[in-house]
Amino acid sequence: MIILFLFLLFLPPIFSFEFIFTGYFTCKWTDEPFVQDFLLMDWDTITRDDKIKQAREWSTDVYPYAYEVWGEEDGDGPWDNYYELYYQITHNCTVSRKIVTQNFMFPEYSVHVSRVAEETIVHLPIQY
Ligand SMILES: [Ca+2]
Ligand SMILES: [Ca+2]
Repeated sequence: MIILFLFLLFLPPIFSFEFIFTGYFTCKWTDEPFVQDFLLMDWDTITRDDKIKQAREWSTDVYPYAYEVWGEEDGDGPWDNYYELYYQITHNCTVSRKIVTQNFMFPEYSVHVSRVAEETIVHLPIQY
């Protein structure tokens, strides 16, 4: 019984995190549609990065191309108190229009924050 209590004591608390991210994709090399796909991910230290439960929309009608992501996550994982969110973007905004996958990092959000709504403009290609 004591062991079970100690085990529960050290489990990370569960927090619910809801977000709405909107913004635009721009490209240095073209204004033809260039984003093939993008996913909101969370970088994790111990476990594989989480694919966050999400719904996405992005347009290819008018440049710069608008996007929206809605999602939620319940806690970050063991020993993690911050969401390290990033977009994993597959695009061909390159000189030769070759398709590449690049990560766009967000600032970190505390797991104690319950809701974030932000507009972010993503300039491609991402320069390292
Ligand atoms: Ca994380
Ligand atoms: Ca996580």
